[in-house]
Amino acid sequence: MLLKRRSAHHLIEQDVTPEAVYQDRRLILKGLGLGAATLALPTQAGVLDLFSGDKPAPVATRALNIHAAARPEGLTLTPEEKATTHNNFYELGTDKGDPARNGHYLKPEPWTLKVEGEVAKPFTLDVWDLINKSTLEERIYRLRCVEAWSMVLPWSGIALADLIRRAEPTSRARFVAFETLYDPEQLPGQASRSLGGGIDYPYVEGLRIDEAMHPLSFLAMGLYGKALPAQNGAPIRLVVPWKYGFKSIKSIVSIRLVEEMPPTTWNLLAPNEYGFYANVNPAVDHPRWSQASERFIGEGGIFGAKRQPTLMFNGYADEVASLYQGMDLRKWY
Ligand SMILES: Nc1nc2c(c(=O)[nH]1)N[C@H]1C(S)=C(S)[C@@H](COP(=O)(O)O)O[C@H]1N2
Ligand SMILES: [Mo]
Repeated sequence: MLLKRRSAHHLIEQDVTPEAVYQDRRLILKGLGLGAATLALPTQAGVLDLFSGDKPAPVATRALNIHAAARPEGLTLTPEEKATTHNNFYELGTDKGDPARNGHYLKPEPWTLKVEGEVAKPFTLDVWDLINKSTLEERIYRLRCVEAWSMVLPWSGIALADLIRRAEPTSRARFVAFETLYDPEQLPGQASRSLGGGIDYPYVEGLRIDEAMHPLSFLAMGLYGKALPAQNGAPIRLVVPWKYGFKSIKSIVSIRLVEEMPPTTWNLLAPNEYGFYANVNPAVDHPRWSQASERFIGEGGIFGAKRQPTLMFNGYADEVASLYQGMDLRKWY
C-alpha cells in the first residue's frame, strides 16, 4: 500500500514531465484502455479519450458581471492562455496540459454547493443563480504551486466569509472542510488510482475557521472576467493566496463547518511533505526540493520563466502573519 502510494506520488509531483515520458505514458494508457473491461472505469472511450490529447481546450466565453479591479502599474499578469493550459487538476489528468484537454468531461451547469455542518442555517446554493444575479468582485492574486511555479491572475468571485456567515456557524465550528465533486463520469481521473495520480477521491481540503473567515480567502467563479474554465475549477473554486496552490480546491460541492481538523488530500498522500497549514514558506524546504525560489509564469512559459525569490506567505505576510503568531511554522508546515 505504502509502496504504491509512494511511486504514484513520485510520478505526479515532478516539476515538469519530460515530453518523451509523457508520450510513452499516453501509449501505455491507450494500451491499457483496450483491456478496460477489467478496470473500474466509466467507459472505455473515456479512458482512450482522457489521454488522447486531440481535443481542443474548451474556451470559456460567458462574460460575468464583475466589479473590475484596478490593474496595478508594473504588475505583470500571467497570460490567460497560460493560466488555462498549465494546470493541476488531477481528476482531469496528471500532466499540466491534461486538464485543458479533458475539461469537456466536466458539466459545470447546473451546480449546487452545500454549506453545512456546525451551522445554525445550512443551505444549498445554486451557483449559477449566484453568478447570474451578482456583481462579482475581481481580485488580482498570486497563486504559487508547491512545484515552484507561480502565476498572477484576475479572479472574480466573493469572499468566502460572506458565504460562511450566511450559514451562521455555531461555537463548535473550528475548521472548514471542502470537497470537490465526486463523479468519475465527469472527472475521469477518479475512475482509477493510476489515472488519478494515486489520490483517493474526492479531493478534500480544509482551513482553520479564522483562515477561512480572513478577508483574503476567496471563492472564485471567474477568471479574466469570464466564467471559470473546467480546468481551473468550474464553476466555483477556492483561492487562498498565501498558501500553496493545492489548498485552492476546485469544483467544490460542499463546504462543511466542523469541530476537528479535517483530512486534506495531499496530507493523506504524503504527510511528511504536505501539512495541513501549507503556508508558502521559503524557509522550509520541501523534502525533495528547495522552496527558496520560484518560476513566474508569464509570457514564454515554464522553461523560459523568470526565477524570483519565494516570498513568505506568498507576499501576503502583512495581512496574514498574525494568524500564526506563536506557532512553530517548521512544525506546522
Ligand atoms: N479538485 C482539485 N483541486 C485542485 C487540484 C486538484 O488536483 N484537484 N490541484 C491543486 C493544485 S496542486 C494547484 S497548484 C491548483 C492549480 O490551480 P490552477 O490550475 O487554476 O492554476 O489547484 C489546486 N486545486
Ligand atoms: Mo500545486
